[in-house]
This record gives sequence, structure tokens and C-alpha cells, in this order.
Amino acid sequence: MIRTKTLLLVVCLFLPLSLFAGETPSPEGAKAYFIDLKDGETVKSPFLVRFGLNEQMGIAPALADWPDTGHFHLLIDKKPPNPNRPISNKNLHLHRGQTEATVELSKGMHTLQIVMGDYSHIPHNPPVMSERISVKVE
Ligand SMILES: [Cu+2]
Repeated sequence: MIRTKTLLLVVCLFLPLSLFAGETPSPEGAKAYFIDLKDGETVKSPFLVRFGLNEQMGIAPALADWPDTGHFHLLIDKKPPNPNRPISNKNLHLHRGQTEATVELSKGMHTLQIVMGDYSHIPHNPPVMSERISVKVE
């Protein structure tokens, strides 16, 4: 009996999330990329990150549910995000539709990855992300 109740509770907790998950389709061929940062590059902190997006997709501020659009996120020292969940607030959201950001990082090696999110900060399906690059901060 206790086991059944626990199972029911677990199902109830996860069902709404799974129904909500990553339903915004990404346009075919959409690509996000770093405009001038390259894998293995050495940079001086603070440095400017410029976000690139090819013509298949447009940029919209968060909360604007416009077709084939999204806003940029920068993941620093993180694994690729769960595609079914909103991108955490611990990451940088360019929620006003910005296309560049000044980033300050401690000295040493860091990984950077761009991930597009829809109006509700959830990655598109399939996700539109850059390569995860490594930079050395001096
Ligand atoms: Cu966001």
C-alpha cells in the first residue's frame, strides 16, 4: 500500500514536467555558433562573447512565443543541458534578445557552450547549440 502511494506521488510529480517538455520545434538547419571565439583560444578576462545564429532562425526576447525564434544562453563549465527542462538561472540568459555579452572568468581553463532556448527557456527540439569549446583565461 505504501509502495503504491509512493509510486503515485512520483508519477504525479513528474507527469506535468514531461507533458510540458521541449515542445518548440527548431527550424531545420538552424545553427548557433561563437562568432570569434575558437576552441583552444587564450583570452584575457573580461572578454566579449559574440553570439552567432544562421539565417534559419531568429532571435526573440524571452516570453515572446514567435515561430522559429529563441534567445541565447551561455553555459560556462557545464554539461549540455537537459533538453526537456528550462535552462537553469545559474546560466547566462540573453533574455532581452541580446547578441553579445561581456564575461568575466577566473584564470585557467573554462568550457563555453551556446544553447538556444524558446520563450520559456527550454531548448528547442532538436536543440540548437554550438560546439562546447575550451578557452584558457589569462
Ligand atoms: Cu532563457
